Amino acid sequence: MNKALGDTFLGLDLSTQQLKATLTDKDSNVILEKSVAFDEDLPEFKTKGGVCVGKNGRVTVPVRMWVKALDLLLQKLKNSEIEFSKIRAISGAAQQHGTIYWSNGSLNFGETLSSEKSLYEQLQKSFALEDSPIWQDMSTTQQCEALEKHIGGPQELANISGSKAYERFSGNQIAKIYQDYPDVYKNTERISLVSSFLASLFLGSYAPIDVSDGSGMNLLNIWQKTWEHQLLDACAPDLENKLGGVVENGSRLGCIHSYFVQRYGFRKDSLVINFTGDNPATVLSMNLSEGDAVVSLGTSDTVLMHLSNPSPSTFASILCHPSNSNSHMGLICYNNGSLTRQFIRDEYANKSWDEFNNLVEQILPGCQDRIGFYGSNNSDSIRIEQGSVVPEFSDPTLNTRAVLESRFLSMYMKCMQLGLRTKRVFAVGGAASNDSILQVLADIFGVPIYKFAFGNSASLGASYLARLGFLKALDPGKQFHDLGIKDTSQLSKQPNLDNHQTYSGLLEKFSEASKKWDRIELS
Ligand code: ADP
Ligand code: XUL
Repeated sequence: MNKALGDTFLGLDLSTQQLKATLTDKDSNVILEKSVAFDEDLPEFKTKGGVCVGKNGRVTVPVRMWVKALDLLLQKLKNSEIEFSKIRAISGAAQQHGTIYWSNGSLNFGETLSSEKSLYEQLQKSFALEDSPIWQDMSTTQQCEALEKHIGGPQELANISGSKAYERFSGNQIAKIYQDYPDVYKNTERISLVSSFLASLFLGSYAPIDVSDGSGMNLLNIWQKTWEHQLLDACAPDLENKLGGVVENGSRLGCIHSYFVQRYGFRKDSLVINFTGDNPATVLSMNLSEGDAVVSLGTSDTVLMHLSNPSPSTFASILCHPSNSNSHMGLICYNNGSLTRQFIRDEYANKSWDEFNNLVEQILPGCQDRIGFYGSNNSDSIRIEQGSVVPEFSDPTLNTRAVLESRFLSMYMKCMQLGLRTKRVFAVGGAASNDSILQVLADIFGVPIYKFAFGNSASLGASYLARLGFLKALDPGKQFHDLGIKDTSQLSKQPNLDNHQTYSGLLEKFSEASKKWDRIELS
């Protein structure tokens, strides 16, 4: 571990498969990164890929697993001798859209917290719903259709909330809980997003939702940054009370609860700054200019960009920008990211990334006129060989390159439809460590790919958010650019322009095929 000389700032990321922490100093240097992996470190909750898959598209997480993970992570930080007394502020990021239902009477759960027992032991009765629906949940098609109908169609909904109705978006998830479990809804005093839930644990009381993460709910008016009553009312009764207020990024929520001071040695005046979504936090971790796109290759694959004058569409989402209150960010999300690539690796490359990469490098761009649209197993996947749908390619190893090509061609096409003339791509997330994958990305976009030395961009962005909040508490006029964050990205791959030309020639055919099949992939 690097020793920090002065103040430090802690950023967390409650992602799908792990809870991660990044500690930075006042010059934005990374001092330490640590994580807890849910499947491996907390096997008693029996998650796979960090989640529990139920019937009819339901995907949930036992909320108390996240509670337990927080103490485990802080204990790991303590074991690595991090100096808690230097941490001036804490913020966090989290997977977007998931909802947590606090039970009636939990508002002041902090009043009775003792540092002698774990949070897990003490928060047994705090949740009206044990299993929180998360972003992978696809069970709310009916609620989505009802919301779009209520408001006049998908484009109308996008014009107000930034997005058409998506199954994973929180408003539709809340509507389903209200309809399927009215008693749970009645017994719920506060609904948190995953980000505001984690902030609440640090505060010992309910934290507000921030506008960027709140833009992923189909409930917020992304222009006025207030709840939209006609949308709230269409989802469930009394919803505004249960959601509480919304705040801008960099907002100081209060001081850390004494539980953390006594148990781990945090300073009493450590500030808790608002927590945000993982995608907005990733945008915060880098200074994007016009023509930059971030491609995040994690459990979900996302493309993120800065938009100063966005037009809502039905194939991308627009969120309030996390650091520039006058602008927005664009988000294109594919819910089958790394786990789908893992499935192809396991099936065709002996569970080895090296073998997967060897195959990818041997296959020519375009996969000899094969296109694949992949779900998370074979029965959810479609393969097209020379124009016809086939159960398997004549050469099955082609799946390795095809799984990358269809994803990146789709991203490239959608960026163009959004009017983004990409000049640089920043690659982040677990699969950004794979050079063969990045070369295909560079060739398809026809632009250089940049990477960062440090692993997790969302928790890094959250640590910057913590510093912003700390500075704002001293001087409310401080802005994100005052942090003076240096561009630490490094050129990783240059495009092969011959390959780019081959891909440009395939776009029309791909676009036709994807009209029919990319619903498998795009969520
Ligand atoms: P999240 O934050 O969404 O939980 P990460 O960004 O940490 O996810 O990414 C985790 C994923 O990274 C794993 O599911 C794994 O498949 C993928 N990954 C890790 N190393 C490699 C590699 N060398 N090549 C491709 N994918 C990788
Ligand atoms: C974005 C989305 C995912 C989650 C999990 O809309 O659903 O990227 O934030 O990372």
